[in-house]
Amino acid sequence: MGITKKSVKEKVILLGDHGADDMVAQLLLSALHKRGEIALSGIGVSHGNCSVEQAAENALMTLELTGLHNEIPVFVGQANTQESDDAFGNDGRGGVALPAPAAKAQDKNIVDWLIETLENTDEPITFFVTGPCTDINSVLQQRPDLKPKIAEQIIMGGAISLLTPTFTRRGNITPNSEFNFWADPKAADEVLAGTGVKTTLIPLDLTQYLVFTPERQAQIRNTFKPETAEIICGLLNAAAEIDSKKFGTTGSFIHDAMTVLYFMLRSEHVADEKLFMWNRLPIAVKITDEFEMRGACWIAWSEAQRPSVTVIQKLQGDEVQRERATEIIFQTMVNTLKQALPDQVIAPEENAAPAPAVLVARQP
Ligand SMILES: [Ca+2]
Repeated sequence: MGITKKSVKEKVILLGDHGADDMVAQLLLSALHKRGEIALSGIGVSHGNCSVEQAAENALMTLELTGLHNEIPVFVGQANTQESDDAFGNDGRGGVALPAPAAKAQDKNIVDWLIETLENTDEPITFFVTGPCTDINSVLQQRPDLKPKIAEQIIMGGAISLLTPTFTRRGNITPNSEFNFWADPKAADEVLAGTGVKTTLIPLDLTQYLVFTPERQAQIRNTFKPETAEIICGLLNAAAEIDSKKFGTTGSFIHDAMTVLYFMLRSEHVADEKLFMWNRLPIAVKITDEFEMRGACWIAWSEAQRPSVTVIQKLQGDEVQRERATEIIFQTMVNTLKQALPDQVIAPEENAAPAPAVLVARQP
């Protein structure tokens, strides 16, 4: 895998809205941090899936679960949303029970922290943005001179493609709009309109390939001790009811974790093809709400209007290859979760069922 070859730890910041699937993304980054492949320098939580206070609590709980609560600070973002999503309930995590965290969120203003961190870093920082773009946009607007200090921003947001025979809608909050972009469409639009930062967009088009099916739940229950399996299954399946109602799935989509899985697997191949298909597209976001279009993406078609960003729209290949790719992605997630929570893995002798088939991706 590409990142294992690097000798210098990549500095990373997670900016989520810390509902259930942000917590899974955090678990995956925690594993990479423990493996010494990245340095997770901090976590910022914005409005979105729940209140910022609740989101901070969820981030702190997740840190405590991984034993990193004395190592990684959590900062509370701006609470300027009009509404919160109800996909994961009031607590943002679908009622999943976790121990109360001992650590507290930092008092420092999130934008001041981000600016100071960028000012003081020698290594450019990679941002994972799994909530509304509010806080990263404030930094980019206030201090555009710091853009060279950002290695990449990998943003989960937006829904690009038109309706497909599989799904009769493209958005998850309105028929047209993905939640993160809908929650702060102006910030999303301004981030995508900015120049000079390597930007990778992970829209619903990609994340909706990965569904937490009953078979995958069974694998988690077979891999982790019961209490931890309950937490992981609860977080991964927190939106099952709503996704099933809106999209007819048998389980939740796994949205935010895909940013980290993409980062880990982007140089991997299935058969002769890379796992992910990307396009360079100039994307704009609708700010006003006529025809339920707030937060909807449209393609500006001209780089004169705005710069192109890398949009990861699909898994490569035909249906069989995409199925294999999805399995590689899911197995990578399971293995990485095991590294995030090593003492919660069932020892091999306790594990009654046979190990899942390992799919080996062709090296580039
Ligand atoms: Ca999120």
